[in-house]
Amino acid sequence: MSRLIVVSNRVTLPSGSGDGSVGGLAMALAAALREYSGLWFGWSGKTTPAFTGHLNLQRADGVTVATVDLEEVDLQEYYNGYANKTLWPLFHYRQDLTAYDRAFGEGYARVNRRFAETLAPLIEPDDLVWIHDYHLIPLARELRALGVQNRIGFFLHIPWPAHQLMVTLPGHRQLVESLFDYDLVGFQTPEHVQAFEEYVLTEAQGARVGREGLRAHGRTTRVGAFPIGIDAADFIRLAQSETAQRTYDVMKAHTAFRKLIVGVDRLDYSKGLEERFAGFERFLADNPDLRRETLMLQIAPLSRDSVEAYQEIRARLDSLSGRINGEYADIDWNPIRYVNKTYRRDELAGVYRAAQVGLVTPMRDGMNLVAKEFVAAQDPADPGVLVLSRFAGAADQLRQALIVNPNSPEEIAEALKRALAMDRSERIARWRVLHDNIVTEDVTAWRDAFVRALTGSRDALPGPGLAVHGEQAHPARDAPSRLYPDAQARGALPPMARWTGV
Ligand code: ADQ
Repeated sequence: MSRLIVVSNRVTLPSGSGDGSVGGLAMALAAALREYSGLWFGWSGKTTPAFTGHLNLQRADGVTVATVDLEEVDLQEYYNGYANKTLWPLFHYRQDLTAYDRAFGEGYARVNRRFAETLAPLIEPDDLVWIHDYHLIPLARELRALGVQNRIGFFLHIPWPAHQLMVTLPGHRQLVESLFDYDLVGFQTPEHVQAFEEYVLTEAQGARVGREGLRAHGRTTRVGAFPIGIDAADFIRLAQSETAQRTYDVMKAHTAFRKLIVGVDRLDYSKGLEERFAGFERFLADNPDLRRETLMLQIAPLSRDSVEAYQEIRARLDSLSGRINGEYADIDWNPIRYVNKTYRRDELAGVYRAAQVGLVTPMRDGMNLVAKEFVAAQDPADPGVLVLSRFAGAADQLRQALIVNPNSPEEIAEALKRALAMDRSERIARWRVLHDNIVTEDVTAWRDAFVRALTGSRDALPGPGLAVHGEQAHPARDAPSRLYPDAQARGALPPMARWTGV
């Protein structure tokens, strides 16, 4: 079996301690790496005065983790700059917050080159390489330039924006062209796939969707939707753990048996927290009789706090929650409890389980795992109701949630009212469908679908040598390959992977 190399900006060491402190994605990738005796490569999270390319190698829980330090200027230009001030806001439809700075673009290119130079010597001929997220879009191009011929796949965790937004990015052509150095490009939802295809078919001359994939810039890549899931079995187990039960009891006692509405998000403007508070405020204003029976808990740990947009939204949320509490609170009740702490996963599971409503209202989100965790944590005999933004990728799968437009405080308020009043039989009926979905389309299914598709990604191409009439063969990608997958690895694609070109 091929070895799997996973590359992401940050690497989370699997603790293996079973205390639920490692995220579902990290656990799943760690499990994938164990199965494939693989390697996880990324930034250490540390900076040094000058880039050395020195690799820190560690083995944890059967997984080899290789990290590299970056320079302070890399952190500013690549991570805080191009990744988090340019691509993140643009891909989340916040053109108003998108910064276009030449130095950011240069830093982004430099770090991707440095990653490639550090990683390339570690890659063996049969390895599969799986690169994650918007920080590393040009990494395959850099690896190809160094002669790496392996199958390389890319998965974008955030949305792919609409064509008209994408073209506002200086250098968008070059960025998109670099995606054609991958054998497989995966998105969270069919909508993102469609937006990507529309961009390519409009912007790249002679581009077409063919049997073998999306063809542009003289190359072909497979494109598909691979909706990410959670480790549902593990989260269900965590929700029944002692810690979850204790947290549940504390929540129940502290809410004085009021109905709890819960939101859990990184503090990020894409998560729609201000709009959520506004929706809850509308609910309070419209429903004086229900007011004192409810309580909203918003957990929002700080993230990317050195980026100004994040400092600003933090200040606005402090003031908004203060204002709403000031207006509606009583001596024994505050409508909003707003905390910026990080919790263990088993504690979070207890919080979700204690809530009547999970309020997940991002303005844009690639998927949103909180929605899925909320479903996993519920008591099957008395589940809470998920209220979910139509702009979360998860809305494509979790259709039994109450779907809302987060821009409308009225819709949020209405959905809250409906959720709080919903009778048990309807709650159970809705929850069962949601639950089946998160259990079936879990993180293992996601990982297997992607790895299988990557393994078979050169299968349908018309044989070795490969130059299609009138188009340029890619020397590395199209080389006659000893990497053709074995028959066993070429299993049928699961229904969750929707394809372009096959
Ligand atoms: P994120 O934007 O980080 O991920 P999300 O999918 O919701 O968003 O995942 C957040 C994770 O952080 C969840 O597992 C949640 O439990 C955890 N978390 C949040 N608040 C926490 C707290 N206070 N304490 C502890 N844990 C907390 C990006 C994309 C998403 C996509 C994922 C995975 O933006 O759209 O779903 O990647 O692909």
